[in-house]
This record gives sequence, structure tokens and C-alpha cells, in this order.
Amino acid sequence: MSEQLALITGACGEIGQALVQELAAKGGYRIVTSDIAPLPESIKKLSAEHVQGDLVYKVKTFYDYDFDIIFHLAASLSSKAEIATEEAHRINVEGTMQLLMLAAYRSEKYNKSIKFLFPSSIAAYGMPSLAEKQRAGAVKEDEWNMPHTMYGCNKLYCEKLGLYYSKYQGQKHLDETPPAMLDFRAIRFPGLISAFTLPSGGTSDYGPEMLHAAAQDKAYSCFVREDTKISFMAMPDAIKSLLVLMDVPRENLSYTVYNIAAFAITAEEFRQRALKAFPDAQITFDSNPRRQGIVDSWPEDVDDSLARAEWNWNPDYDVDRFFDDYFLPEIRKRYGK
Ligand code: AKB
Repeated sequence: MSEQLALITGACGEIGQALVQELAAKGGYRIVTSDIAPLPESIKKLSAEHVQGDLVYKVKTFYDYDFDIIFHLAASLSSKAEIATEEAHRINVEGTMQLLMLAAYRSEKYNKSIKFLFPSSIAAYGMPSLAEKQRAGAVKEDEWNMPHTMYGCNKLYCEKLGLYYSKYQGQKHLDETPPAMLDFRAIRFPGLISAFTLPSGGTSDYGPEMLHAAAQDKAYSCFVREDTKISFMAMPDAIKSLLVLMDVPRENLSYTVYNIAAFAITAEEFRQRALKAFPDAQITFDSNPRRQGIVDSWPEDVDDSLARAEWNWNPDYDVDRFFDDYFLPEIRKRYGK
């Protein structure tokens, strides 16, 4: 079979770097990358072409590319987006809209349904109070869709745009068979933790920051309270979910947006795990009201039964396996511990 052409935007980000590596290892794809930054050396050779610059203006470059699949990862994350709201809206919404329009146009013109994989987030949820957050536990996709952040609003709206361009654009009669339309698939990711890269601009960043600091004997002041609880996942599971969802036949999917979950733990549980592995770790808590407010509005956990039922989603790393089989061995190698 000939190679498929894949576009990965935001390729220099945490998910981007890991995805470029895994997609290249899977084989069968010619990978075009795009990012505002130059590609890191570690993935340079894996990209057939890197388009560097602001995606909103670069999308027009891609109108002549015969993409089979687009992973649109470029985004301004929750903490950063809350500081520069207009810029976040431009990157998160305008960038996505431009790319969706391109994929919709090419899908219809060439009668070929381009797959569009979109990382959404637990930020699409908004819990009204801590009491309700506790009561709600693991939330389903269509519950509490009232985000408190610019980033969450952007993600939720882009999920809707994806549905619009994949199903309704052109407003055909409901019983009419539509022309080929883009094939939009979104995953609402929890906080992601990589042993190889560090996040920036997000609010779930306290998890990975604390662990990387502990492994390097650096003191860490955690910007949320000890009891703060949200859902987290190992980066390899996040990449696995994108690659699995990419390959599921469309007819098996009855939704366009899916939760996935692995483990939900508190900031204090992170500290305990860090101390067990690195007993000299110095971790204190100093809650930042703005960032605390953001994480408090996210659910404690998400219900991923839809993904499990429709595309056999199953994470490889629960909390024990995350620490024992992935994070600690890799981080020890990385920092020579
Ligand atoms: C963030 O913290 O903004 C992201 C996310 C949970 O989507 N990591």
C-alpha cells in the first residue's frame, strides 16, 4: 500500500513530538509537520517537510497537499490562554476553523474523506462548585459542558465546529446522502505526563512539574492545594489513543467526541509518590488563586465507557504502572538517578 500523507500541527509540543515519533515508527506515513518553532533535532529526520510559522496564516500553504489525515495539535493551553485571551482565541479557534475549512473543502472536492484528529480536553467541562465536583465524580461527555476558561470554551466550540464541518455544512436534506465530508474525531484528554518533555502554559502542569523537579533534586512549590484532584494519563497512552481512534472504521463510531481516562489522583498523592521514589524531594504547596480556580472547575475524573465500548479503549498505564513501568525508570535514565 502506498504511503498516506499526514499533517501534524503543533509538532514541537509535548503530544506533537511523541506523536511524530510513534507515527514514524508505525510506518506507512509521510509526515508533514507544522509549528511556530523549528523542529527539535530529535524528530527532524522523521518529518518529510516542516512548515514553520503561524498556522492561521500558513493554512493556505496546505491547500495543494493531498492529506489523508490531519492531527491538529497546535493550541494555547489553559493557563496561558487565560492571560492572553484574544490571542488564545485566535490560535485555538481561528487556527482550527481554517484547517477544518481546508479539510472540508478537499474532502468534498476530491471525494475523499480526510480524517481530522483533534485533541480536546477535560477543560471543556466546568463544575460550578467543589461540592458539585465531588458529587459528580466521573463525568460523561454530555454533562457539565460549561467551561470556565477561554481554553475550555475554545475546545468545546471547536468540537462543535468539527461536527458541523463533518456532518452539516451545506445543509443537505436530512435523508439525502451527503457528499464526502471530513471525518472529525476528538478526544478529551486529561492532564498528560511525559518522562521526556515538560509541558508549558497548561494548568495540569503541576503534576509533571512536581515529578520532574523531584527527580532532579529541585525544590518545587505546587500551585494548587493538596486535595486538588483531576484525571491524568501517561503520554504513551495519549499517543496510543490517537493512533487507535485514527484506525477505527467510521461506522463503528456513533459520536465525534470521546473521553478517555487512566487514573485520577490528588496533588498530595503525587507528592507521596514522588517522596517514595525520591525521599529528599522538597515539595510544598502554595495555591495560586487563578490556577486553582481553573483546576477546581475541571471534574475529578471522566467516564470513558463510550470509548471503551466503541473503539476498545483501554489504557496501558494505571497509576501503579505509570510510576513503576514508565515514569520512574525513564526519568531515572534521563536525570541519571
Ligand atoms: C492544560 O492544563 O491546559 C492541558 C489540558 C488539561 O488540556 N494540559
